[in-house]
Formats: sequence, structure tokens, C-alpha cells
Amino acid sequence: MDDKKIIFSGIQPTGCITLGNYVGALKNWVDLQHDYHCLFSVVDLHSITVRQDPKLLRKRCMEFLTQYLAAGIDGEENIVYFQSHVPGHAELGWILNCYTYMGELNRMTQFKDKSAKHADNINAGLFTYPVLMAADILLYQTDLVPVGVDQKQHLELARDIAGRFNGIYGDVFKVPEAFIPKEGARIMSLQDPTSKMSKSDPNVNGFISILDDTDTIMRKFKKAVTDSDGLIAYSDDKPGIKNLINIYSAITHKTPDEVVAEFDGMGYGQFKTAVGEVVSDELRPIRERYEDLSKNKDYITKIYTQGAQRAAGMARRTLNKVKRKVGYVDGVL
Ligand code: ATP
Ligand code: LTN
Repeated sequence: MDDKKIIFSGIQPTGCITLGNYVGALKNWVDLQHDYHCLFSVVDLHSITVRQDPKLLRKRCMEFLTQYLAAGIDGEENIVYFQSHVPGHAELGWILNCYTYMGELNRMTQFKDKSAKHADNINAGLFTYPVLMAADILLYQTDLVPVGVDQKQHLELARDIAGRFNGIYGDVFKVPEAFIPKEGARIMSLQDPTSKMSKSDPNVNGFISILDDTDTIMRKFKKAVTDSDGLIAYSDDKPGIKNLINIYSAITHKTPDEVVAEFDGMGYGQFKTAVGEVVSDELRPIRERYEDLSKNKDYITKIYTQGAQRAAGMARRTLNKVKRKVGYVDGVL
């Protein structure tokens, strides 16, 4: 193998892939994909921490994987697959559960948020979810994990677990680093700019799906909640406008200061239209490729089948090492 480093990342198949997921994660995967050996997984094991309709879940899993490819991920060069197709994730997840403390998991803010949201179904999977995420990453000796800032705490836990395991057994796992974008690490809801744009938001006006058409995108940006002082400035006191500046900035690669200078003296209406246009121009080719790709089921099947085979080979190497270190007898499989 050459000296390229390894990337692992994933999105769970719930709701639909949003502009937040795109700017925070997917777009960076596309930018980094040729410089690293990459594994991009639809992390379907994670999605059942919240109750899912089986038919819908299966359909959504296919749609998510197709959207990875439509966004520009090269499925031949990279490993693109479904997490549930590689048993090593669940196996290592179990082992790492025994090297993770309840106290650590109790501190996870996503667990606190999600258990408040789904009070009728606070299952053990929701609690140990970050351990499965650590297993996803550590299974492949991952160097870099491109994610939005909301995943930083989970990544730090993965690093702690890796360090703890290595401390007991010697160098087993690579300790991974997070790759968090500067602008766009946390895109906020268009309807409530103090909370994260979320793909499971029941209010569809709060998020942009990467498959939304131009009219829908323009309409959602026009409706975006801002303030009433009419000044385009980058400030925490103006979360709505700050969010729009961040979106424009992430798509155009301009700094927030440059964006503020560009729109100096203009009204919110004009600015919202400009943001809608850059987003729409960015997403149009993705939507078009998606239409084409979704007609080609054989190609998609080929990508995820070969992806799982390649991933399973890499996973096996780490798992064998882990099992030997823990003290299990060598198996036949
Ligand atoms: P849910 O709302 O269902 O919990 P989500 O929208 O947070 O889902 P995830 O599957 O949890 O989506 O996240 C996939 C990736 O997208 C992660 O790397 C996450 O950090 C990133 N991400 C999610 N939402 C945003 C956002 N609003 N801004 C930037 N990055 C985001
Ligand atoms: N927990 C992540 C999704 C996820 C992930 C991963 C991201 C699961 N496993 C491994 C990066 C690496 C989330 O965004 N909710």
C-alpha cells in the first residue's frame, strides 16, 4: 500500500441529506477524496437508535448512497458501502463497549438532546451510539474524520477509547484526528437560526435538501428568519444573517469579511436571493446526476457490493489483531 492516509466518514440514513450535511461533511469528502484512501459509509446501524419504518429505511439507504455518488464521490476509487454489510462494525462495537465508561457516555450532549426528543424510546443503543461510531473509525486505522462540529465530542471519545486500549495492549489503533471545516461546520436552521439545521426537522422550511429544486430553494431562502435592523453584518447578535453569510461563504470559498464587503449597503431581500442562487447553482448538477444514477440500479449495486468486500478485508485485519490482544483463541473464519 502507498503512503496515503485513511479517511472514514458516514451519514446516518434518517430524513434527507441537507445543506448542513453537505457543507459540514459531504462537500469536504468530495474535496479530500483523491488525496486519501477513503471509506464513506451509509451508517444504517446507527439509524435504528430511533424507530424506523423498514420499507422506508431500505429505500432511504439506497437514496443516501446514490446521493454520495451524485455529490461527486468516486465510488470506484473510494470505498462506498452500507455499514450493516460489514459485520466488523458491530463486533468491534461490542468489544469497545467494554472499554468505555458509563460516565463518559453520560456526558455526550447528543445523547442528552436525543433522549429529550425521543423520551418514549430511550434505548441502550442511543446511549452506546458513540461507541459504535468509535468502532466505525478505529476499525480502519483511520487518520482523518471529516465531520461537522456537532460530532467533535464523539470524535474526542473515539480518541480516548483508542488511547485507553493502546495503553493496555500496545499500539493497536491509530488515534484519529477530526477534520472540521472553518465556515459551515455548523449550518443553522433557516427557521430558527439558534438551532442546528437538522435533517429530521419536521418543518421542511428549516432545511434545504440537496435534492430540492431551484424554486423550492429560492422560496426557503426568501422565508429565512432574520432580524429587522437591515444591516448585513457578521455578528452573534444576528444569527439569521450570520448563518446566511456562512452558507454563502462555504459555497463560494470567500471569507465572511469578503461576503460582508460584497453586500455592503444592500437589503436582506437581495442578499437572500444571492445566497439562494449560489446554493441552487451548486446543487443543480447533483440533482441532475442523481436523476441519472437512480435509474442505474445495477451500477449502484456493484459499487456497494465491491465497497463492502474491500471494507470487510480491511476491517478483518484490525479485528484479528484486537481479538488476539484481548486474549481470544484464533478462529477459523
Ligand atoms: P439528525 O438531525 O437526524 O440527528 P443530522 O442532520 O445531524 O441528523 P447526521 O447524520 O447526524 O445528520 O450528520 C452527518 C454529518 O453531517 C456529520 O458529519 C455532521 O457533523 C454533519 N452535519 C449535520 N448537520 C450539520 C449542520 N447543520 N451543519 C454542519 N454540519 C452538519
Ligand atoms: N454520528 C455521526 C454519524 C457517524 C459518523 C461515524 C461520522 C456514525 N459513524 C463515523 C463520522 C465517522 C452523526 O453525524 N450523527
